[in-house]
Amino acid sequence: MTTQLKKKLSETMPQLGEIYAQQGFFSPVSAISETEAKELRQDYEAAERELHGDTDRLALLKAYPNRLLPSFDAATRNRTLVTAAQEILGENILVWSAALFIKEADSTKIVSWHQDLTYWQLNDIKEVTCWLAVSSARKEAGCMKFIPGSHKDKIVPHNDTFDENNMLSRGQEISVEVDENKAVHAELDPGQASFHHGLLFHSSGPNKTEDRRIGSAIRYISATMKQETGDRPMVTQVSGHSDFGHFKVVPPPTGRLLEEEFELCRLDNELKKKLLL
Ligand SMILES: O=C(O)CCC(=O)C(=O)O
Repeated sequence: MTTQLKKKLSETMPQLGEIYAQQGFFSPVSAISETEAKELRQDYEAAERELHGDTDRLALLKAYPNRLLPSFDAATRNRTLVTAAQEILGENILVWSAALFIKEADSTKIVSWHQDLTYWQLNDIKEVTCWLAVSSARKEAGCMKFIPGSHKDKIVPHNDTFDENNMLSRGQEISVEVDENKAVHAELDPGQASFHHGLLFHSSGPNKTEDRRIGSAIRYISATMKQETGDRPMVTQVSGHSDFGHFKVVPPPTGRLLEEEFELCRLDNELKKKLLL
C-alpha cells in the first residue's frame, strides 16, 4: 500500500480497526461517487433487460454480478474497499461472494436477525461483509441495522421460519431475544458501503420507497480460510497472494454475460447450495 493511500484512508476512516473491533461494524465508507454507483446500476439493469424471461440466468446474475459484469468485479477491487478490508483481515484477501440484495420498490420483503457465519461452513471467522449501496439505502428503504457489540456473542441458535417475506433462503432467524432498541441503522447513499463482522446480529426492514434498494454484499475472506468440507468454491483474489490452495481462484471476467462464466457460476451455485447449512 502506498503511503499516500494509507494517509487518505486514515483521513476518511480514522480508527476503522478500533471501531470495528468494538462495534462489529464500520459505516459509512465512501467508495465510489454517486455517478459511478449510477453507472453500476445501469449496467446491472441493462443486463436484467437483456436476460428478460430467463429466470435461471437472472438468478445467476443476482448471485454472481462480479463474474457476469466486469463493472462489479472492478467494484470488489475498489482501492478504498480493499484497503478497509485489509485493515480487518490482513493482506491476503479473496472475494467469496458479491451477491446482490435487491428490495423492489414498495416491497414488504425483510431480512430477519441473523449472523452470517452460521451457514457457510467456513472454518474460521476471518470474513467481513462489505455492503456496497448501488442505490440509496436509507431507513425507509430498508437499510441494514446492526446490534453494536453483538459479534462478541459467538454463534447463537437460529431457526428456520420459511417466511416467504424473508429474503434469506430458509427465513433463518436468531432464536434468542434481540433488543431492537439497541439497533443502529446503517443508512447509505449510493456509492457508500458498510462493513460488518460475520458474527454481528443484523437485519433489515421493508422498502417503503418508490425506488429499488440495491446492494452488493461483498464477502471478503482471508485466503487462509477454508471450507469445513474441503470443497473449493470459486473465488477471486483482490489483495496479496492466495497460495494456500483452499479455493478455486479465477481471474477477472474478460467480458459481459459470457456463456462460459454462466457455466462456472452454475457449477459454483450447486456447490454453494450444498455448503449452505
Ligand atoms: O441486504 C440486506 O438487507 C441484508 C444483507 C445481509 O444480511 C448481509 O449482507 O449479510
